Amino acid sequence: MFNLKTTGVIFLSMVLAGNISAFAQQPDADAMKKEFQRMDANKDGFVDQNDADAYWQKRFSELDRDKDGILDEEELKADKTGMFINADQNKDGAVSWQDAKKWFGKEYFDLADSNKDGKISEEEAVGVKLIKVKF
Ligand SMILES: [Ca+2]
Ligand SMILES: [Ca+2]
Ligand SMILES: [Ca+2]
Repeated sequence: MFNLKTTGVIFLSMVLAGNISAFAQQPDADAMKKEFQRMDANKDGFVDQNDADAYWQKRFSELDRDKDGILDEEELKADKTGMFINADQNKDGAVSWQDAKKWFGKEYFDLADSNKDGKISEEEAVGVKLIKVKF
């Protein structure tokens, strides 16, 4: 009984440690603010759909270092905002161009645009509750 319990605890610790090293990207307020400035291309203080579309395509290319069209776990770590991990629809640890397109095209706005005016303020961007970040 004692042994079983100990083994279970050790196993759980290993699982948690593994996931954390692969995926511990808490949405980071400073990183988010910095990226928000980049997203708001026309500097009107809001990210609208046009801003978001232009941004994610550019950012995806930057993050996709081996240029295979997929952001893998290693590449996703570079996105300190955690936004791209949220685009991982089937939770396989990889984000395709299609995943990102879907997420930034709709789900991001559903999540972040709390006053539903169709655009995202810096406050909304920083306060976004990212729901698919893995730990
Ligand atoms: Ca804007
Ligand atoms: Ca890649
Ligand atoms: Ca808004």
